[in-house]
Amino acid sequence: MDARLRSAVLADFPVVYPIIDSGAARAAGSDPAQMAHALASAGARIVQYRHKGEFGRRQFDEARAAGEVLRRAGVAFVVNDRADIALALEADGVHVGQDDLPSVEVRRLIGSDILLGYSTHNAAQLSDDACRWADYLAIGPAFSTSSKRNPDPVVGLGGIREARSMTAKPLVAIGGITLSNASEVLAAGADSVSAISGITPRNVAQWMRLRR
Ligand code: TZP
Ligand code: MG
Repeated sequence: MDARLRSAVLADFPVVYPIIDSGAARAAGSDPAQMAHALASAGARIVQYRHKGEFGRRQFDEARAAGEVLRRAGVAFVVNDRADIALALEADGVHVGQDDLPSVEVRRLIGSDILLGYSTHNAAQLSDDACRWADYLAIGPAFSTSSKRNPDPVVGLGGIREARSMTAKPLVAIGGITLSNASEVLAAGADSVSAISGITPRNVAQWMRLRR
């Protein structure tokens, strides 16, 4: 973990926030370290590793391998869901949602030098006290998505505009975002667009040309 990376990310939040999902990477015939390499080479400044399901030694090892690629490239490495794994891997950040450890407990575990992202899905969650512990907030699903099991209702561009009006923290939109709709998501007030399926090693260079 490098506290300077947290500061650099927060001073100028990356416009594009790719997520490497272990299952999606495998389905694409790739693996997280290979994806991390492609994303870092294209200029990504922050990347999240996400694994749903049992988190055993295999997942730990693949997360570590991806993290090492990112660290060497100076890319902020964020672990989804798991503060314990983030700490064990000396990651730069952890991203939790409504069903994970409470954000206050995560902040207590990780201290003040590690990035904390927190997912929200509606105005009530955005106005909850749990947001105060986060460095950045995510809002979504922006559009319909098949990458998440039991997704919350789609918030649409209206939901992103509303979220923008409710927080001054960096705002990351997620869910169903593609190269075709990313610009309108940014125009609606998101600081950053995040995606699992929409960002691929083949198209990441185009994503990196997006501007707020
Ligand atoms: N949170 C809200 S939607 C989503 C998450 C993690 C999945 C986003 O996946 P995709 O493939 O970019 O729609
Ligand atoms: Mg989660």
